[in-house]
Parts: sequence; C-alpha cells; structure tokens
Amino acid sequence: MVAKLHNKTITNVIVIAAVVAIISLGIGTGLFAGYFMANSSLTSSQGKITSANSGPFQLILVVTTNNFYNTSTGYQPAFFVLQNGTLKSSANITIPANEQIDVTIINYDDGNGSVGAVYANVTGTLNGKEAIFNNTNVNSSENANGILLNGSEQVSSVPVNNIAHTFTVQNGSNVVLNLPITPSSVVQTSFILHPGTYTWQCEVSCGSGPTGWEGAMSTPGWMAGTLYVH
Ligand SMILES: [Cu+2]
Repeated sequence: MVAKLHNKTITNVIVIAAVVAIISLGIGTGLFAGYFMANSSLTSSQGKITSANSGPFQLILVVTTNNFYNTSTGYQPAFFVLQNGTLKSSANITIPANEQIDVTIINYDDGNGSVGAVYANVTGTLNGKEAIFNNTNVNSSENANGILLNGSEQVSSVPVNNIAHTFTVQNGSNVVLNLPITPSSVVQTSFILHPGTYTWQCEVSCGSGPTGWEGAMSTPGWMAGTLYVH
C-alpha cells in the first residue's frame, strides 16, 4: 500500500510538472504572440510603418458625437483612430505607402448634414465602392434563434441627403479618396496611396458657427487632420 501510494504521489508530481510545463509554454507562447501583436503596427525611429502580420494594414476610425469642444461651442462630433483597443486622436494618422489599406469607419452619428453633391460619390477605393453595414439604424430583424443581420451593401455613391460625415483625403487640391458615411453605419473598403503628406477632412458642414465649418470642422483631430503615408 505504501509503494502504491508512493507511485501515486510520483504520478501526481509528474502530472503537476507536465501541467506547469504546458502552462509555462502557453504563457511563453502567449507573450511571444503578444509581442508580435503589439509590434504588428508600429512606427520605427525612421517613421516607417512596419507590419509583422501578413495581409492588409487595418485602419479603424470611429466617429462619435458627444465630445466636449469648449464652453461656447459645446459638443462636437469627432473622428478617432481605434488602435490596439484604444481611441486615439485623428489629428495625425500614419499608414504605409503602396500597400493595401483596409479601412473600417464605425459611425455612431445618427444624423445627416449638408455636403456638396460630389462628396456623395465613393472615389479612390480599389473597387470604386464601399461596403455599408447597418445602413439603416438597425438593418436587422428578429428570427427564431435571435437577431438576423442583413449584411452589407456595396455602393459607389449614396444619396446626398443621407450623409453624416465624409472621410475625404486630399493631395493638395486633388481628392484622392472620398468615403461618404451614412448615419449610424459601418463603412468598409480598401485603398492604396502613394507616399506623401495628405490632408483629411470631413466635407459635411457638421461643425459650429453660421456655416457649420467652425469648431470640429476646422480643428485637427476632430473633423480634419493630416494623413502621413510612407
Ligand atoms: Cu463631419
């Protein structure tokens, strides 16, 4: 009985050792993977964007409305960059040049605004279109097993009176990318840009003042900014 107990103890020790080894390996692998994930999108000292992941660079933008601007203006809408789970300023956005950028714009703004008709067109994307998800406030319905999502719609333009904001990139006075963003929607598409320093601007007069072009519309990190492509 003693020998048997002893064997059982040894077996338990072996099992515990194996579990510890597996957990250590798991943590090690996790840290290793975490290291690469943390470094999958970073700017080196040369300012060159490097990517350890294969596949297109992911640019995720989020538009929210209730951002406190100042006491006289009150609240204004703003673009943010969602990076590694954190919302960051959109004042300076950096993306790699000459490679596919997959852009996703998550728009929480449920209202439309005034914009020139030309900005109702999708321009500068790889397929000349953008996918709009949840292009009505819900675009989903109940089914027997829960929610039924109706997917996205590929469009090359949207009705000019159904635009909340645009993500419009210019090289000098040339528009190289224009993405109209419908209210309460997610817009997704892909594009490639040559190296350069571009400006980005929302073209919907969603800011403050008599023309709607003050406040957010004229402030970097709100409805305008710089796009570094290199
Ligand atoms: Cu806007």
